[in-house]
Amino acid sequence: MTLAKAVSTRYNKTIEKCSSKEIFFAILDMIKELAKEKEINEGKKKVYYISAEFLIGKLLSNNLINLGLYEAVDAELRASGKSIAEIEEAEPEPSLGNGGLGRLAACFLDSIATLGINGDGVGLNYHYGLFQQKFQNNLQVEAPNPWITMQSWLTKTEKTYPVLFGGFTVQSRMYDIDVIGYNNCTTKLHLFDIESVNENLVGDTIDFNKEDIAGNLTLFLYPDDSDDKGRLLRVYQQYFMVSNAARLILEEAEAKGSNLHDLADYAVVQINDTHPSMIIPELIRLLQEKGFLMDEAISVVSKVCAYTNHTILAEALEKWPLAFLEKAVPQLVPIIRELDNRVRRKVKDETTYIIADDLVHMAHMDIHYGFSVNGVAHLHTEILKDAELNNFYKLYPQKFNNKTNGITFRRWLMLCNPELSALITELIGDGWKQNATELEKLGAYAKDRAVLEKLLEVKSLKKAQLCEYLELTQGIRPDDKAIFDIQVKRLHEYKRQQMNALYVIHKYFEIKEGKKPTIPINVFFGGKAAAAYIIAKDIIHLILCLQEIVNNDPEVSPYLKVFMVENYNVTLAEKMIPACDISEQISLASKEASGTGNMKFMLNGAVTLGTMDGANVEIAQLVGKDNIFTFGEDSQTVIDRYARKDYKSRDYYEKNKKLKRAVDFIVSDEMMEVGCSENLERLYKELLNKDWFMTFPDFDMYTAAREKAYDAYADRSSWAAKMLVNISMAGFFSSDRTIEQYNNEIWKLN
Ligand code: 26Q
Repeated sequence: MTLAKAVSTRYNKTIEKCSSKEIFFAILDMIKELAKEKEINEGKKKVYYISAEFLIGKLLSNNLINLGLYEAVDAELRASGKSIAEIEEAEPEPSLGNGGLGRLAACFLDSIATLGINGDGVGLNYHYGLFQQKFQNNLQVEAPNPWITMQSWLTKTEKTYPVLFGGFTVQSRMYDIDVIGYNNCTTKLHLFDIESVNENLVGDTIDFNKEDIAGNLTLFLYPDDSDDKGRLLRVYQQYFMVSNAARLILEEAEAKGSNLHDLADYAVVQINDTHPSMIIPELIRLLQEKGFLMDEAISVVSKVCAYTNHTILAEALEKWPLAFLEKAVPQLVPIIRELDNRVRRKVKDETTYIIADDLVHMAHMDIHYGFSVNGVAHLHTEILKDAELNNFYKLYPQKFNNKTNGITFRRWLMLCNPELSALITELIGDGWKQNATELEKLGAYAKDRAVLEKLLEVKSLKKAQLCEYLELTQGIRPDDKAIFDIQVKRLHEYKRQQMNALYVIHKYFEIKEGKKPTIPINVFFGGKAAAAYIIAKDIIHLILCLQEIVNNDPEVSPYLKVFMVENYNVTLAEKMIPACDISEQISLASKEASGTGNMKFMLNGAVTLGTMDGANVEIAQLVGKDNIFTFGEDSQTVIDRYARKDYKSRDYYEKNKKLKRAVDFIVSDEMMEVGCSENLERLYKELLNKDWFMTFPDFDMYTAAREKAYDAYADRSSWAAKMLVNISMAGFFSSDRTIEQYNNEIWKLN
């Protein structure tokens, strides 16, 4: 079917005469029709990837690429004076995730479909994705972020279940989104909604009545959890998600002939962090309803569920007060108590109990009653085994395994960087699109001047495109001849955007003193802070104030500029990552489980400036020390210092003049003129009295490594060789590899 035909049957007019919205809806319909014709793997055993987040991003271009239609549709549009890029602007982004964990789930679905694995995603149909971020008076303001329009990627299904909560019942409905694999099968993302959802509860802000569960359950992705009402709503959301998932799983298995005693031959559940952990007691409860004895129900479920851990930050490991569960899901409480009692009878180590101090430790339930526990990068898994979950590792060494994260090269190279994709294909053919390790063939060109030159040309082009886009959409004007130094990710103290900002201040002083960089530097930040995360919002304030001071200083701005892009999301990531020279991955060693942005940047020819943390460690091993800039204390040193509890940031501040000067600037008169004293002073005090993520001990090593990277950048051809090595070694980080490992080692589907 041609687009012209699709448009004329729908609107009875030509492409030229249609608005972008109309064309978007026509293509959307066309893709949904085509997806129906694609094969679905109907094998006996199926994996259910259950996740509270699927950060799928816009789907138009991605689906066209995976259907092999991108070029044809683009040509048709161009012949009518339009382009896909223009139509994409009419597509709202489904921001159904916070960051890495949600985007990982989306990449995994792409790979599951591409590899033809029998697997579906199961999650929630939030009507509002992660809030839209706006900047006002150099502060973050949150606004609701709707994405569901009259026509959307969602398809309403006939599947609905009554879901019982303490005291009331809601009716669910399943909506599906087709996940179209590259040149292969499709699978489904099942998103459950409530029939009684009430969008009228939402006004101009992200505040709403958190107690009207039957109206608000699926309105927002992770509502603000600074209060108990928010936390309780999260429990309702989680149970609603898994109760629907559990029934779907049992129904599908039975339909294929399972007697449910053999459920493990029909289903495997991957629990994405602890958010879906209640699937364990819920499956047990449903099996009991069908007449299973407790012993048998537990034994069946334990063979079906596998748990992925994404963090070692203690505060992120979910522990729900028993009182919450008693109120929201009383039917699960006796089951959870029984699961805990069995652990207590069997295991001496109290630290592994499920219920302690009237809190239910969700991860503990997953580890005792799941058959697999995996971390998401080599270092992360080692830390889980040796430290964070060591007590569990001693009980169940055979359950622990590593699955280093990955990213889909369809979105993160072919879609976002067609120019680089074309260059790669010109050099090594297009086998890399199916088998990413073929990128290693690029290594042969590391000394080929003409190739290196072309690589630099692509990078310049992507920088120019980003500049144009940012000027058009945000009114900011970077310098496309500058070094693009980029840190984009969720705002979190452990990711240490504050250390990057301190470097900017340091550089600002140096330039003022006459030490001018030979090549101008543009520092980009992007990311959202949770609405209730005060210090993270203060860090945004600091960066926005710096942007105002630095960019308006005529002495400094020709050499250094700062940009905090507004509303960083998947769409912006696709534009920023290809334009990046230096990828900032500077988390405190041991704290970033993996990182996946680091992989996307590498794949697009950026060079990493990072700590030996998460998957940076594996990147460093692959590219070798000449093609990455690492710095900072290693994870063991950090872990030991936490154990000693003797870190005093003030000592570093007193001893280090440059650091002191940068930190003091946060509360300087210049800053107070553009900023808000309450926020700036709070951040200043936090750093001096706490600095929980230890930026000060790494500060000198960080500035030195950053200068080294800037110096290396000046030697253009040797820099281009570093870019080439990074691209060529990125194949390992294809999510196709990750998913193959999950399948071979955990799911075991044929
Ligand atoms: C939990 C309880 C209460 C409130 C919120 C949460 C919550 C919400 C979101 C906890 C964690 C998340 C998201 C975590 C996340 O994105 N983790 C990232 O996962 C990536 C994929 O594995 C890793 O690459 C990152 O290192 C990790 O930070």
